[in-house]
Amino acid sequence: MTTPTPDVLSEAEQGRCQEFFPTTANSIQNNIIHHLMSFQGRDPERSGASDIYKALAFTMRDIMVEKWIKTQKTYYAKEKKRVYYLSLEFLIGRSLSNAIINLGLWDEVKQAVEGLGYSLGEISEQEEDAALGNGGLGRLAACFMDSIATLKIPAYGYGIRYEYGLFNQQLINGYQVESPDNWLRYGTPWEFERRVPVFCVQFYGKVTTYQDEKGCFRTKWIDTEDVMAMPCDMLVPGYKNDHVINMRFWAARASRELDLTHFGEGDYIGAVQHKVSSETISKVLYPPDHNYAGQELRLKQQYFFVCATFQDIMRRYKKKNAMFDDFNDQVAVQLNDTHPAIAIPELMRLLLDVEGLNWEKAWDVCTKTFAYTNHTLMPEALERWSVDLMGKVLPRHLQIIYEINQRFLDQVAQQYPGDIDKLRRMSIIEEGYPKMVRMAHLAVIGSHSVNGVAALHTQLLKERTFKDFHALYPDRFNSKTNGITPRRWLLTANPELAGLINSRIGTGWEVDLEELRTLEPLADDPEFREAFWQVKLNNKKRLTDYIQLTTGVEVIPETMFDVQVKRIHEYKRQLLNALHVIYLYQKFVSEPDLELPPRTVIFAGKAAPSYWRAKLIIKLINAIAEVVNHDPRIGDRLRVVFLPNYNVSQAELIIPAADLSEQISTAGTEASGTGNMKFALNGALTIGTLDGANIEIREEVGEENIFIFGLNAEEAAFERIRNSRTPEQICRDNPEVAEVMEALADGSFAQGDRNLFKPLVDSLMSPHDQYLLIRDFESYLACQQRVNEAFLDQQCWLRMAVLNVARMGKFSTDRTIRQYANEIWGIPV
Ligand code: B1H
Ligand code: IMP
Repeated sequence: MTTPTPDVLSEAEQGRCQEFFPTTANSIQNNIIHHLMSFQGRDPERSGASDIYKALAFTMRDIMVEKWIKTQKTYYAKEKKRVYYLSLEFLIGRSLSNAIINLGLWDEVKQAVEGLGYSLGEISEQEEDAALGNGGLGRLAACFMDSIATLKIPAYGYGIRYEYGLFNQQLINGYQVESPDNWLRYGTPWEFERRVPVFCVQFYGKVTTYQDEKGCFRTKWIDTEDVMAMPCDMLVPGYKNDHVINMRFWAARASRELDLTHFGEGDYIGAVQHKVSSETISKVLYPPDHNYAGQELRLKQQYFFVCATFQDIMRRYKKKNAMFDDFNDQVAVQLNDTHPAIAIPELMRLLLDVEGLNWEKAWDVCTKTFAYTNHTLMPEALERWSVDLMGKVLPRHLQIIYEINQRFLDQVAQQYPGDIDKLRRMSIIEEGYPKMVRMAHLAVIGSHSVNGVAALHTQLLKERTFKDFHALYPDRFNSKTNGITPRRWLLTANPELAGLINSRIGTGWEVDLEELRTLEPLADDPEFREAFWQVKLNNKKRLTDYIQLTTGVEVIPETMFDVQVKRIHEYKRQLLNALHVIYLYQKFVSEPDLELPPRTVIFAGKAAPSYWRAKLIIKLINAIAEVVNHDPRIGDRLRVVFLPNYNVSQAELIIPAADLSEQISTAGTEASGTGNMKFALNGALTIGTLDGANIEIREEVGEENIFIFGLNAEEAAFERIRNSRTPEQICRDNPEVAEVMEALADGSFAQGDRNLFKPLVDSLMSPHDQYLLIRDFESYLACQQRVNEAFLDQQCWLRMAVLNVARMGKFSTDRTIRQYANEIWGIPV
C-alpha cells in the first residue's frame, strides 16, 4: 500500500505554478509577435495567415502547458487512480478554435488577431485536420478526451503518431481517388516531441527458459528485432476549468540511428534500411474500417503501441509503488475495441516474466485492470490474427494466449461438462486452416467489463455475438451509450445557435447538456422560432458558398438540405438514399405540378480504398448528380451534391446547415452512430431506422419528432431467413420501385452503359441481400413523404427542430464518461 499524502499542493509548488502566460488581448498579441520572431524568424509586418496561425497555436499551447503541469502535479499529490484510454485511432480534426474556446479566451484572441489585421476564422482555416482515425470510433475517442478533461478525471489517451493520417479523397470523373495525407509536412504546433522517456519494443525472436537466483524457472524473450518508441504529447484542455490532460502518441524510431554492424561491413544501404523499416511502423493509418486487415504491419503497429504504453504505465506506477498486488487500485485501462487487445497478454508477460508474479495473482490483477468496449456486430470486423503470424511476430504472447485459453476452457468444461461444441465456440483459438486467434474472445476473457455503445447494440452483443460468454459472465456485460462533446459540436461548430441559446437560457448547458430542456417552451415561441430559422439559414448559406467553391454546383439555401455524411459502406445504405433521389427525379419529371418541397441532397464520405463496391456507390451518386443537376425539366427543385474529402472540419460546416439527417442503416448493423446525435443537437430532424442510438434518440425527442421507418433488428434478422418478400416480388407489386430499378439497370445514369452499375443492381435484386434495401425501400419512400409534408409546414418543422435540440441532453459525452468513470473505472465523479 502507498502512504497517502495531503490533498493539496505544497505552497512551494503553488508558488512555482504561478501563472505567467498571457490572458489579455494585449498580452496575447505580444506573445504572437514574440513567437513569430523568436521561433519562426518572421517579420511580423510581412507574415501571412499561416505564420499567424502557428504563432497563435504556440501561444495557446504555452497557456495549456502551464495548466497541464499543475494538473499532473495534483495527480501525484493526491495519488489518484489513473485511467488509460488505449485507442489505435483519435480523429481530432482541428485544435485551434476548440482550444481557444475551452481556455475561455475567445474574445481576447479575436481582438488580438483582428489587431494584427486578420479574422479569427481566416486564421483557423490555416490548420490541417489531424485525421488519425477512420470515422465514428476515432472521433468518439477524441470527444471522450474533451469530456475527461472537462470532468477532471485523471486520465491519459494513448495512440500512435501516424505520419500519414486517413487518405485524402478526390473525385475524378465521379470516382474516388486517394492521395496520402501528409499532415505533418509543415510540422504541427500542437505536439511536444519528447526525447524521454523513449522505450524499446521487441519483435520476432524466440522464447527460452532459465533458472533465476532462487532456482525458479523463468521465461525470457531473446534474439529480438528492436524498435524504439518516442512519445509525442498533445494537450487537451478541459472546458474553462484549468484542467489539462494529454494524449501520448508513439512515433517509431530506429533502435540505432545508423546500424553500426552494417556500417562496419561497409553496408551503408543496409544501415539505412534498418532505420526505414523500423520507422515504417508508425507511418500510416490503416483505412479499412469494419474490416480487419490481417497484415503483419498492422499487428506490429498494435503491439508497438501497446508495449510502449505499458512501459510508460509501469514507469509511472513504480514511482510510488513497489508491489503489484494493488496495481488495479491505481490503474484502469480501457480498450477501444480489440485493436489494442494484445495488451492483455502483454501485461501478463510483464507481471510474470519481469515482475515475477505467479499466474493466479497476475491474472487477477490483469482482469481487474482491463475493460473492453466493443464497437461492432459485423462479423467481418471482428479481429482475428493467424496463429502462425502471431507466433512469428510475438512468440511469447502466443504462449501466454494459449495458457489463458487452456485455463479458460478448463473452467468452461467444468461448468458445461461434455459440451464440446461450446468449447469450440468459446475458444480463443479458432480451429481451422489456418488457425486463428480471436481477439474479441481474448478481450472478453481478459477484462472485468465488456460494454456495447448503445442499448440495442449491447442487447445484441449479449444475445448474439457473445451469447455464450454472457451466459458464463452475466455481470461482466454493460452498456454505455455513446455521446458527443457539446463544446465542439455546438459551441465551436455552430456559434450562432450557441449564441441564441445562451441569450435565452444562459450558458449552463455547455457543461450540463440536460439544461437544454429549458428550451422546450421556446418551441412554441414564434419569435424564438424565427431566430432559430434565421440561424439555420445563415449556416445553410455558408455551406452553399462552400459547395459552389468546391464542386461548382449552385444550390439554393431555402431548399431542404437532406444530408447523409459518414463512411461509405453497404450497411449504412447510401444506396437506399440514392434510390430515393432517383425516385424524386422521376416524380419531378413525370408530375411537374406535384407539390413537393425542393431538396438539396448532400452526400460525403470516404470508402476504404480496397472496397470496390463502396467506391462504385460513390460513382453512382456522382452519376445521378450529373444527370439530375443538368436536367432543365427539374429547375431548382432537386440538386445532388457529393462533397469530396469528408473530414472533421467539413463536418463542422455541414452539420449545422442540415435540415434532414439520414441515419438509415439496416436495423441491427450500426452499433450506435454518433453523427445522428450531432445533427439532432444542431436542429436537424432525423429520418432513420430503429438501429443503434437512433432508438434512444427517439425515446428522448418523442416519436412525433423523428421519422422512423423500416424493419426493426428482430424483423430484419427474421426476414433474412424467411425472405417473405423478395426484391423481385416487390418490383412486381410496386411499379414505382420497379421504375427506379429500371432506370438504374438500363444505363440512364451511365450514358447507356448497362454494365457499369450492374453489380449494384444485382446485389439489390438478390433475394439474399443481407442489407435488405429493397425490402425497406417502400417504407422509406412513405417516410420521406411524411418528411415532405412536415417540411412544407415550416412552423411545425421548426417546432420539431427546437424540441430535438432541447431534448439531446442525454447524448453528451460528459454523461457517457461519467458512467464509464463510476461504473467501470472505479473513479467516482
Ligand atoms: C465502429 C469500427 C471500426 N465500429 C474496425 N467499428 C476498424 C472497426 O480499422 N479498423 O479495423 C476501424 C473502425 N468503427 C463505429 O464505432 C461504429 O460503426 C459506430 O456505430 C459507432 O458509433 C462508433 C463509435 O462507437
Ligand atoms: P509523468 O507522469 O512521469 O509522465 O510526468 C508528467 C508530469 O507530471 C511531469 O512533467 C511533472 O510535471 C509531473 N510529475 C511527474 N512526476 C511527479 C512527481 O513525482 N510528483 C509531482 N509531479 C510529478
